[in-house]
Amino acid sequence: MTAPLPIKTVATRAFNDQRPGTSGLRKKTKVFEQPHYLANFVQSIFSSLEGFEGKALVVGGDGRYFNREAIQIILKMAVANGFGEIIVGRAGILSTPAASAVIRHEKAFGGIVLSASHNPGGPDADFGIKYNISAGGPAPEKITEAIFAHSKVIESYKTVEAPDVDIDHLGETFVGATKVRVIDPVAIYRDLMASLFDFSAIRALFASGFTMKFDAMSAVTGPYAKAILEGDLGAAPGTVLNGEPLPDFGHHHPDPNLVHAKHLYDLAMSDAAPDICAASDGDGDRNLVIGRGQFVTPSDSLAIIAANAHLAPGYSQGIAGVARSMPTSGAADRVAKKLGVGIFETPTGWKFFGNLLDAGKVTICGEESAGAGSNHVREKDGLWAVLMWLNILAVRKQSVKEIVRAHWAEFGRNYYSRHDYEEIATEGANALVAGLREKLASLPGQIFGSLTVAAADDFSYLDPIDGSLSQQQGIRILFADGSRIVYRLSGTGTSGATLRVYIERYEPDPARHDLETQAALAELIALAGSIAEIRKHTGRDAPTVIT
Ligand code: VG1
Ligand code: CO
Repeated sequence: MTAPLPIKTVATRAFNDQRPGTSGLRKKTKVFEQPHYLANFVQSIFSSLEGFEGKALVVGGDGRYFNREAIQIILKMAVANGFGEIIVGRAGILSTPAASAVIRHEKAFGGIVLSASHNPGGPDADFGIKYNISAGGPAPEKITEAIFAHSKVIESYKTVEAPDVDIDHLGETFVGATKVRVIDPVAIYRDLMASLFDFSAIRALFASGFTMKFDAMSAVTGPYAKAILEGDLGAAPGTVLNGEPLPDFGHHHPDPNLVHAKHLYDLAMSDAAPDICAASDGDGDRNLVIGRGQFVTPSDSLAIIAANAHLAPGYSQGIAGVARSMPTSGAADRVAKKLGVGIFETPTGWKFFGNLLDAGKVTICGEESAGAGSNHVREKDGLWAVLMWLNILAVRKQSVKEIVRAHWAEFGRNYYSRHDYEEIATEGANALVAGLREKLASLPGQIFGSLTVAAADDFSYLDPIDGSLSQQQGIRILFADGSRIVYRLSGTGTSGATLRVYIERYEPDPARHDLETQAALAELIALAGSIAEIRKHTGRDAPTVIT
């Protein structure tokens, strides 16, 4: 230990736009690069917390442009604010699920995760930051609102004068009296995965000739996927594509959806298809799973994982319950019902699952936006979902397609799609939502073609554990036959507004499980447009992204 460094108080002025969204604060990189912008937010985090003096803080990010600079700023501020130890992933890299695992494993006070997730990276793209609590999950709204309140009145922040810390070599150094420990970003996570899944069964699967392509999208998951899939599990070299994390993700959009990972979809549908194709996003918390000739919607993936989790050693005792975000399809509900376990419907964003997981009410959680996870960490976890699928395939000795088809035959199929209208004018988006709110009371009972509205509301969630209420979490139109249209505005975008329209229809009859999704939903899609007057309010004839 070296002597404490003098604390330097830097005068600043408040910014008025630092309210965290669905998952932390996300802005254009140039906004974060403004003098004091990042420091203000970091000080607002520390000023909202109590009792961390002498305790450990985990810091890491997805490696995007500005990650390294941001980490140096945060390290010095954490020292000045009185943390006893700072644990950093080598080169400043930790995937979001790995950061959560490290916070829990090291019993840290909390962590700062630098990521704008599936948003592109680079000097002209996006950057982001969020705070995770000691359980390992994103801070609940009570804390994010306190951070925002501080950010509006901040006048100064604390830092120390010190040379940049070497974050590229494993080991310990001191900055003043604070220990900085640089750790292998992969090791703790890899051990955790080995404790949950039957690695020898998956190894045998690969040894038997099973083939896979995993696209890390030049983002953070590459080193994790290479170590686990090609290293521990014996998948062929070259299984992991785009495995080197790049600060601009190779100029790509690191969102593993049917638009930005279309090449993977095309591969999976081709004659050269491997047994499974998978991908994850910028920070490694999302997943995409496509079997040979069989796309798996994230909502179906959640349901299938819930129904089969007991096949993996870490879940062999069965699951306590399932939670899904409100827009996620009801497929998981049917599984929970059959298993006789609880099912919870929460607002969009992983922060709402934390209390349910901590209380032991649920084991598996998921979102329609390609997110699934369990009580092993408090974030969604892309590679975990892929390993869960591999474990299920290894035990059931069936193809992805056979498993999906058998699931639909048993539970029925929830046809599901999300239509995004990206970067629309904020005024139009707000007018659309206001227009829908006005219609809510008059919608029930109305008949549109073959559809009758059973109920319509603006979703609100009363957290059963801490009693907190979150309102206006998405407009729902529920039909008598169980179909649904949901509208909400994105809370992760960085320019204009993004309207998300979620469309779902349940089909129990296996003879009708082979329809093309958009065709199966055509009547609802048209109705979603007319009820909300999408064209009028957005000026768009069609969505930007269909998943
Ligand atoms: C989106 C998704 C949401 C997810 C969030 C963070 O939020 O819809 O399900 O939790 O991104 O994911 P929004 O507000 O834009 O709809 V990640 O992988 O960006 O951390
Ligand atoms: Co992400």
